[in-house]
Amino acid sequence: MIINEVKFMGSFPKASESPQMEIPEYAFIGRSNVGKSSLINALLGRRDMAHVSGKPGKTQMLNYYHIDEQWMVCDLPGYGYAKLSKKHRTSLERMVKGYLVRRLQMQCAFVLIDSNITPQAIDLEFVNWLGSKGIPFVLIFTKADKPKKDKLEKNVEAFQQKLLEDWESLPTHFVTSSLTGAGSEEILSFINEVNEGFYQRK
Ligand SMILES: Nc1nc2c(ncn2[C@@H]2O[C@H](COP(=O)(O)OP(=O)(O)OP(=O)(O)O)[C@@H](O)[C@H]2O)c(=O)[nH]1
Ligand SMILES: [Mg+2]
Repeated sequence: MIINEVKFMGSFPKASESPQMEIPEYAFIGRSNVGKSSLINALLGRRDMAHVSGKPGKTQMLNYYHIDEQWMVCDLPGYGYAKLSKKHRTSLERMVKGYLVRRLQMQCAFVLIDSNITPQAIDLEFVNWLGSKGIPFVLIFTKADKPKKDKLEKNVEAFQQKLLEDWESLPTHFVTSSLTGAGSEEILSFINEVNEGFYQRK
């Protein structure tokens, strides 16, 4: 898929106050610092459209990007950033979960998982919550330029094994690096297919 125009639509505190357009939308979610904003920039081919930071907790609102007047991306705040106060963390969690439950045009949540580490309870809990709510999602293992190949494969497999403790089938997954661009093309063609389905049904 070729991307010509990306428009930043703004930052909003709630799904109910966000721009309402009947176009397919994709959400990027995952632990703070997992690489959501970086991956959005890599996919959209824009170096600094979404704000990237070495410090976790950079994205604190729902940020919307409108692509070629056809589809939307929402960059969500990360979950599980330990340095925020409990109150602040709870309010971000409410924002994220409220968005995921209410945003009907959201076609698929991309749940980002750090490919460098073994399965984390907080990620498994989040994925299980999505499943329990029937929210469509796929997994994206990020920062694949960092681990050695066998470690990467081991971490991906371990995460899937954990999911199989609760679920009968595994969600689609992608392996990406925002540094090398690995996985971007696959994700864009996935989005393209879902977009085509959406517009055919209309
Ligand atoms: N090596 C490597 N580093 C990455 C990659 N993606 C992101 N990073 C780094 O990870 C850090 C966090 O990236 P962000 O894109 O800001 O992460 P985020 O998930 O949006 O973080 P929050 O908005 O705080 O939740 C930055 O220092 C990035 O440069 C990647 O694919 N490879
Ligand atoms: Mg971010």
